[in-house]
Amino acid sequence: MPPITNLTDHLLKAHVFNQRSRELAEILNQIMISAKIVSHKTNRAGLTDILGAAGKTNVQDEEVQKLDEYAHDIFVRLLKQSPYIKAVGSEEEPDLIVFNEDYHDQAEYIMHMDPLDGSSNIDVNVSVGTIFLIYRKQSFGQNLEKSDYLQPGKNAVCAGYVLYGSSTMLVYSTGQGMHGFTLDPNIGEFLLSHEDMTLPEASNIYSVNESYQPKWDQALADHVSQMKTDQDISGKPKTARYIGSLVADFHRNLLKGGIFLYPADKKHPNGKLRLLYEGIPFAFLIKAAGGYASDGQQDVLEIVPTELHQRAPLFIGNKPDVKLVEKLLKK
Ligand code: AHM
Ligand code: MG
Repeated sequence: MPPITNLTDHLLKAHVFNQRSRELAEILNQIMISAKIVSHKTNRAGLTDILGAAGKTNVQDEEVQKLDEYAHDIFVRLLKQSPYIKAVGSEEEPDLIVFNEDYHDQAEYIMHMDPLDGSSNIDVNVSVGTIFLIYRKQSFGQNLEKSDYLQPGKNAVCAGYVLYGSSTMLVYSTGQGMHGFTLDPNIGEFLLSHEDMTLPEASNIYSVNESYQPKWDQALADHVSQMKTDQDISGKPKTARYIGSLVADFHRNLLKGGIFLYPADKKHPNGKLRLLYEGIPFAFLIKAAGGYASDGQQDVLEIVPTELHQRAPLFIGNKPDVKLVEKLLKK
């Protein structure tokens, strides 16, 4: 029988000898609690019509929040309780949220998150997710510099996601190794279900919203057409899979192998996805799993963000596939 390991056990065993990683384990613990609360809430999403939709009041006459705002509030609240977190950047909030309570004086970590990515999918009962990225402060002293929260992905100390799907999973990496935990709703624990996750070598899937193809660069359009033939890098046609919910699309491709593309197009020169809340966390994770992420010009982990909500094209998955697209688009 395999051992039963919960996330807390795993964190303690992996990080017990080092004070820094112990801090990180404490932060991950706050993320885990938030994820359980958000998971419970998203599972009840179909009941909002009955109990009251956003902007309305429910049967108890309480204001009902939209789920993405709710997830944001829960994560910020739990992270604020950690003495190690100095600031949080969220897709739901225009500015950085800085914690100034006395007990945050020594805090050194900044977390960026998309509290509920793909939230437009909630109405149709499709999987959604939380994405997170953690940096350690580089500057000295208590003040936070722009260069502390706008660091390139290669400086990150941890990234992960929570997938609220047919089961709820939390996947994280601190750079070496990547581990997945599945929430057992009966006992309320995240149990280690996917240890040392790595991307399979076979790359059989391509994931892209092809309705934008008329607006793409011609070279990219031709390349995606080629993926459907024996001329594909794998020697056989790929199959298409696109949910339109990044956490779910990433998770599937991670387990099955393939490439996810969210390119720039004539109308959107930087694509749609946000660098700090979506691109960099997944670039960090795919590297830990043996893959690669590019914005079409360079390794996503090398990009130095200049704004919190900056967007960038994203090509991510098996390294040979992504390198090929990069070579094609590189100016
Ligand atoms: P959101 O952060 O507003 O939820 O948007 C991000 C989502 C991703 O989950 C997904 O990959 C993408 O939007 C899909 O976009 P599109 O509908 O243009 O294909
Ligand atoms: Mg998002």
